Amino acid sequence: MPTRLRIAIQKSGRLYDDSLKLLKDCGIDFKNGINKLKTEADNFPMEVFFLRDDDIPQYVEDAVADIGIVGENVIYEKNKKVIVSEKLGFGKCRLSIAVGRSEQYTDCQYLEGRKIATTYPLLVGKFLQEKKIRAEIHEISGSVEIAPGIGLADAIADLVSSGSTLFMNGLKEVETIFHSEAVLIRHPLLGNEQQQILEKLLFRIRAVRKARHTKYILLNAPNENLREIISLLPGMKSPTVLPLAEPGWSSVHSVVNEDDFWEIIEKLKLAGAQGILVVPIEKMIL
Ligand code: PRT
Ligand code: ZN
Repeated sequence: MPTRLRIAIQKSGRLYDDSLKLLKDCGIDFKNGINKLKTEADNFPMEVFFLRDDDIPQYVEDAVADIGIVGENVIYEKNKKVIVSEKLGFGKCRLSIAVGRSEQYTDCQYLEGRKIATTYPLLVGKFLQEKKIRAEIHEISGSVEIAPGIGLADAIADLVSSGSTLFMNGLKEVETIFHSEAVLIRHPLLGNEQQQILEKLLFRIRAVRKARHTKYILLNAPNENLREIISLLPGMKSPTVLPLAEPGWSSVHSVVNEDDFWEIIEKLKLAGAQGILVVPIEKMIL
């Protein structure tokens, strides 16, 4: 049987859609029927396991799966022997401490001698130790945000993304313990063939992620301002410049980073650029 790279991804939940989309954008096709536990890719040497996110680090540590996609919060809380290969840019959140909105909170000394409810006892314990605060960690398995309201704890430590859960439960965020996003983890020792397949996968992931942050831009530029316009658009090597049928004008093609996009567009317009078209890029290989 040919060697396959076994990847574990979340079966359902917040990381499921983005994990699937990433693999599909990497050109890896597979059927993922409801309630399926594993499947094989049609066009890439890969087997996909669908698991609860909490179990993924253990499966990778035990080499039942070679690699996995999981939130950093889970890896560091579970403290498993796995290697983080690549950040994936989705599933972003933060582990924060929150207290009742009307509490007077000035600094983390507030927590001294208090009770903190969390599903992340290890990470919270480390935080308290660093800050030299003695507080009681009360581990619960879910619905952490209701703990202060029912008198179970004075504070909570939980994942936050928009902040609306805290708000709806009358809480305010007072400390951020750490920032998390989805990452690709791997077993520390992979066979040669698995290693090669992983390299191929990482190459594709980087190309997909780079493309997501970059746009292809086409515009018409008056030749007298061409130098200035080109300096705004460094491109991958340098922009492509082609003469237009209309004398005195050129067509300029390049790529721009999404983060600088609006600022560059404004400068281009000021430099006389016209007919600016911006299109998404599917893959980007440097
Ligand atoms: O069933 P399974 O065990 O696989 O899933 P799960 O229910 O344990 O996890 P799931 O699907 O909720 O989250 C999977 C991963 O998504 C987490 O481990 C994080 O890495 C990441 N992630 C990103 C989040 C959030 N954002 C998030 N907001 N995980 C949980 N939340 C919860 C949080 O616990 C709180 O209840 O959402 C609520 C807060 O959200 P806001 O937007 O109101 O602030
Ligand atoms: Zn979970």
